[in-house]
Amino acid sequence: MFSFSELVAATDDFSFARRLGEGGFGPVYKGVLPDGQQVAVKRLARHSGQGLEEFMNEITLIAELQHSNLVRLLGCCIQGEEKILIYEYLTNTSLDAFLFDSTRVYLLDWQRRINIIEGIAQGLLYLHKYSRVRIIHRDLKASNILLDESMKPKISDFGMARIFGQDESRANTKRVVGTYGYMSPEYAMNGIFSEKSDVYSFGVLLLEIVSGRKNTVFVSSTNLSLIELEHAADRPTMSEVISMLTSDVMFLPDPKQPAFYVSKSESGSSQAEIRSDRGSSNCVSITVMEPR
Ligand code: ACK
Repeated sequence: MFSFSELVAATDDFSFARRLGEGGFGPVYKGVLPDGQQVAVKRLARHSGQGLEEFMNEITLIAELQHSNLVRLLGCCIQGEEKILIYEYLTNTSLDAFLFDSTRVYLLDWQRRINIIEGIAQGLLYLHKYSRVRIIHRDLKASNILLDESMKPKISDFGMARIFGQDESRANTKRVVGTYGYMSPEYAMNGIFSEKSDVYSFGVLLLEIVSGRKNTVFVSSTNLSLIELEHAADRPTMSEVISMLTSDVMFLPDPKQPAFYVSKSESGSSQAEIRSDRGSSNCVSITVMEPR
């Protein structure tokens, strides 16, 4: 536990100059402890939406986790209304800041990109399979991947993470949280989440790392958004992903018909094609009203 005054001293009274950026639940500051150690200090905004429950969730979850591809939590501070998390400081900040920056993107050569993809996959496999409790992260995205001085990736931000029992394969929630574009269709539309929702987000991240483009503008010339072509059952597990990434020879199954897509005609009506059994397909016309 840190006291509030220790953190005031470490961050120059949470000065603007020390601000690293804005996270999902509040600003993050760079701090320096009396022994010289650099830390990242996440001060939760009072109206952040991350209540005491999510805060305690994040603390208890990460405090137990130990993997070199996960950001390390050093401590926390709860004082009055203040809720603050203290992490190891990662010099190169987030993947987002490299991937989508026209100058810094040149520092990401192919080998670095492969190392980053593999590191994220290993961190996620640990969460899904090898940590003491099974964890679904639920908010995997480029801004939640931090990079250390050697560009090694570390997954951060466990505020939305959920623990799964060993015999639980999926859960349903009425409160869909996460980031659009990275959320699997079955989660965004029906609130169903599982390990496969993380695999979906990992897939989006992988496309972003390889292409250097944000998926929110990821619409191909054929009018198909790549992220609409996925189906939970067709997604691999993280063990399979690691094996695909690390073997030189790999049997890849033939691609299947897309599971679901929505294409838009110029008149504004959408053709939704839903293939339930890969053989037959049903076409439905939906007219979407759009503002001028
Ligand atoms: O992309 P960034 O520069 O890297 O901006 C975000 C911002 O704070 C809000 O999340 C940065 N950040 C978060 N945690 C850390 C950390 N442990 N070390 C360094 N930077 C961090 C992140």
